[in-house]
Amino acid sequence: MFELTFSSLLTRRRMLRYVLSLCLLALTWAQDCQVANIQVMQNFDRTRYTGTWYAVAKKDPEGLFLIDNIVAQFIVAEDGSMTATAKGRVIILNNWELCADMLATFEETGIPSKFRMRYWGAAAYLQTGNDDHWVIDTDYDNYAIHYSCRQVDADGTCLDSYSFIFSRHPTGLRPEDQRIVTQKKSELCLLGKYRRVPHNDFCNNAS
Ligand code: RTL
Repeated sequence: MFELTFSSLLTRRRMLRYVLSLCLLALTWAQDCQVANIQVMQNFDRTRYTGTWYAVAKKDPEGLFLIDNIVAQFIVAEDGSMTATAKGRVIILNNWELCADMLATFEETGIPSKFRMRYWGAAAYLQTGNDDHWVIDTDYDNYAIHYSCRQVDADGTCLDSYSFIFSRHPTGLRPEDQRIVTQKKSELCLLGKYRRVPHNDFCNNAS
């Protein structure tokens, strides 16, 4: 009797270990961290994406970046082209704190959710750039996940990336969207690398 229970316990443990290894394998396979394998938003509809998005979390790239109070506004013109404006607190020249007014145009790549974003500041002393702008996932009404890899390493993983979690609500993400966002952060191999983006009216007051 004792022997039977013991051996079935052993079989069960072995089974559990087998299932766990399979799960781990599936996870590693799903997250090979190759930039080329990143899943992006399917059938992206830029018209539904228009309007205001509040950054609630971000993963910074190397170097100077928007700090907080980041709000973006996406616009689609009659000819279908997409542009955006963004504001955010920055510190330039080591200790000059200001609200950066940024502008961007989006060039199509053939994949609806993958753009090249050319951006510049309203003032000439602000940063200019030309980055990937990928929409990883969005439900258009509540959350959006954006990703940009500035430099791909020789092994195909990303060496310098930035990412924004956007919300339609200035108060943050709804609890039901948090699970999706965490899953996507993990697929981007950026879980644990994001910081919250505070909003305290810095860019709403004249500065
Ligand atoms: C995001 C939304 C779409 C419009 C633009 C965006 C990115 C702006 C960046 C600004 C960096 C500014 C700096 C200024 C200091 O000189 C993706 C938010 C334009 C990256 C570092």
